[in-house]
Amino acid sequence: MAPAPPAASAQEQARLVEESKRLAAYQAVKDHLHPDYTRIGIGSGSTVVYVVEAIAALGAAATSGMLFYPTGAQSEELIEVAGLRLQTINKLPAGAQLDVAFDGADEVDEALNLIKGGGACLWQEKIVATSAKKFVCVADFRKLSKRLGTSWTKGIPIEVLPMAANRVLAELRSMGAPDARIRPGLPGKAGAIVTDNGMWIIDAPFPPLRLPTDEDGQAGGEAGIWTVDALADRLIKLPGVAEIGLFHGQN
Ligand code: ABF
Repeated sequence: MAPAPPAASAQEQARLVEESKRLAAYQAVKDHLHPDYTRIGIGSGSTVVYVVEAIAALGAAATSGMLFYPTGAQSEELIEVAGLRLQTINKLPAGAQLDVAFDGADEVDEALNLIKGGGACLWQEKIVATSAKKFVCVADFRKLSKRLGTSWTKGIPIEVLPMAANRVLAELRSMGAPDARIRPGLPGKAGAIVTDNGMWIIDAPFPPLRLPTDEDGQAGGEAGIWTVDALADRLIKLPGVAEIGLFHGQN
């Protein structure tokens, strides 16, 4: 057996990750942005920065007929700085859809279910994703896991009404996430993080989520073992929950 290659230095590792994000983004734009498209959703996070870079690199002539729909303040700024035309979901005509939406993820499982919301933009991200005919998740090699909750161990992000946060926390703890907690503000900012929608985020670490096809996939919550679908259905119904960072059934 060949000896294991020396571990990459932290700097080299960081460079590889950036390069992977960039390659994934350029490939996604090449494969999924048809020249005839007119309505494009743009997500949040550091990978999407490269998506916007790849779109802008197509040139003004190629993109002048396209409107870009953001998922929050970061995304809005990205679109504007790149010189692309900004539009809001509220302006979508009744019955119309985006042609495509590009966004990143925190973790992706074998069935293409996602954990999103590490950047606290999950609510608008879900609105934009579900407004699109095609959702393209742009993710590098670190994001793929057999089961959600394996590599992204910070917990499932859940956007909550601040006045109901403690009530939701108690529910989550009884459902198998004893370490669920309100996400603190950014460094230097006291209190909870406040989303673009004036809400708070709770991060709820559940044990890795099963798929219905797993042998134990019907467990549905006993001993804190949930399938993606069962947990998502339960979480979204908790009073005080605005949106959840589980994106499922959209592949
Ligand atoms: C958005 O940005 C979020 O849903 C997810 O939390 C995050 C991924 O960020 P990055 O591309 O920086 O890993 O897509």
